[in-house]
Amino acid sequence: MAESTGPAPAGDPVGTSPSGPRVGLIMGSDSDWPTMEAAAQALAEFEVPFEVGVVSAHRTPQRMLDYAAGAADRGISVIIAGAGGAAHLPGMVASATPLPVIGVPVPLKYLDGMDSLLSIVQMPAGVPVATVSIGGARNAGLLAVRILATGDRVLLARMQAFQRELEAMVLEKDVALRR
Ligand code: RP5
Repeated sequence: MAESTGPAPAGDPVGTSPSGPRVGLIMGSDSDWPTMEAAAQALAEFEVPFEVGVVSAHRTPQRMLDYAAGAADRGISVIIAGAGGAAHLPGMVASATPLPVIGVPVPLKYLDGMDSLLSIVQMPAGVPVATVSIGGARNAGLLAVRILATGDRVLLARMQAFQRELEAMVLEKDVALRR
């Protein structure tokens, strides 16, 4: 498990972590990275330390169970799990950890990601996964920041500043449109 760097090109680290990762960013295959990179980017923007790794529900089931069972003890507070197709990773991880799990449906070549979405979203009662939109990895990162911000005033202030920036951006575009 790479701490705070993804399968991104060497020399392009994101989210440097002096104090240990707070978010676990996992995906079923390295082929998911082009989608999942947006979550890493969001975490890096908020200076949230995170780790990145490939954990496959189908190809490495024991690794998945070990990861899920050990994450809380290692100081992880939120897990973001992305997968495509028969996307069982987020739900299975949620079944083996007490931590909040955010699921990202990764769109593949066929079915436009609907298969991934439906595989992740329809969880049985008792085992929640907070599912974002198809390909919505950036929102997964932002949701993880919000969850952490409930117990971190610095992060809360950063999120509030981010929201003000969003608002200002929309208002600027509105003014430009009316000119
Ligand atoms: C899923 O199978 C992965 O999350 C990925 O989206 C998909 C295809 O994996 P690869 O065949 O590209 O490794 O488990």
